[in-house]
Amino acid sequence: MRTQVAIIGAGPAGLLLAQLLHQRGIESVVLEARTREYLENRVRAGVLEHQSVDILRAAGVGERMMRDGLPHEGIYLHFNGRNHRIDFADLTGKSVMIYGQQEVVRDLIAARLAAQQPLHFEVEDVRVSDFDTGRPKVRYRLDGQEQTLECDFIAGCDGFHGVCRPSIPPGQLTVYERVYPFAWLGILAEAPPASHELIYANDSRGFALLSMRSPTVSRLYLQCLPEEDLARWPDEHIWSELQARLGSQLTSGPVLQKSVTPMRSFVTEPMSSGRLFLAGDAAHIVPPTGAKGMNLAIADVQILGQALESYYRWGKEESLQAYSATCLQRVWKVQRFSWWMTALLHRFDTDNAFDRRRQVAELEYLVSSRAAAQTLAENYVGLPL
Ligand code: RFL
Ligand code: PHB
Repeated sequence: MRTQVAIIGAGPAGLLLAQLLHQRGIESVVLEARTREYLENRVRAGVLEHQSVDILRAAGVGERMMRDGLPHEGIYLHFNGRNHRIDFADLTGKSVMIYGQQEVVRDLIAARLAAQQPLHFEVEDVRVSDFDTGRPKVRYRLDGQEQTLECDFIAGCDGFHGVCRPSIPPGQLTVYERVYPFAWLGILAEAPPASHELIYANDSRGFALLSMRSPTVSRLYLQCLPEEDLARWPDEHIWSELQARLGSQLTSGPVLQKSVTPMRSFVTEPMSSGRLFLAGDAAHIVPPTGAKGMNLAIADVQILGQALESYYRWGKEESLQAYSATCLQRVWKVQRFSWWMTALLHRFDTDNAFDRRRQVAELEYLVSSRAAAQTLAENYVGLPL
């Protein structure tokens, strides 16, 4: 079997790349380890930057997002018992869109299947090789049958725990990493959100976030220990803790999903090796405080899609050669923002009373200076590609 681009992983990165390539007449095969049901129900990110919205619309998968997504023109920062609004529309002229990652994935899977293009679920034992030659190969098992796919390029869109990054020979990659001493306990609940806009809370008990998926479904998070045992958190305890930290009268409701997410910052350099290109979480991870993970994945594949188009249409390799450097410029700015939002809003056990006062002073500055609020706003709505 042969294709032009073998795409490993059907998360937002892999599926969107497949769609961008299909629009440009470039063939690809998408190989995914999980089932379609699993991907379509995996609750993760919820915030799309304005240009992620534009990219998804231009890719022809924006219809449901424009109908069911919730445009947001600001967020609240909650500290010292009060909510302070950061007005994105006023500060940047832009807004973000609340639309669940699993909905983005659903729309992209539907588009792929409607186009009758190859997308294989439950693929086992994927191995990538020969990407240092002109003839890269992907071996895998599908329905018990061993398969070999030859291709021009491999797109490693297989997330943080995928096989593509570890297949690059040791010594070629440099890893930059920070692991945080806390995690997020997240719930999805059948309950109307207590605020029309997101609330990011810095509380002496720890960070909390109120988000949503629809006018009837809330998504809420609270800072917890990395090794937190969910058994210690019955639903009533989660609601009362959220209420205390967010300082809002929450309407509780049935908890549909509950999970603990560890927090890390991680960057691999370069994001490519020969004819293998890493995109999305396969190349970098951000802590979720800045709502950037899915947006970075979308930006990477937009750049990769354009570079592959320039190769196939005009035989130009420059953009592919520049892929890693082009992405990393943006990745590092987004890493900085995600780290800064995390440091601003969480409780660090190593902090002393001075650090706590400094954190509150920074929050006070942010909500009292237009220049400071603007730096938050322009990063949150998204830096230009
Ligand atoms: P994904 O979504 O992890 O997809 C990778 C896919 O590859 C498959 N795979 C393999 N397939 C074949 N063979 C193998 N050997 C394979 N190994 C893995 C996996 O099954 C999977 O389907 O990576 P991608 O596409 O790079 O997308 C990245 C995003 O998923 C991630 O960055 C975001 O979810 C992060 N994130 C957020 N990002 C935002 O932009 N805004 C947010 O508001 C936001 N909130 C969040 C988040 C992530 C969270 N968690 C749970 C990590 C909130 C949370 C709680
Ligand atoms: C979410 O809605 O899941 C969400 C929103 C904002 C974040 C992280 C996650 O910073």
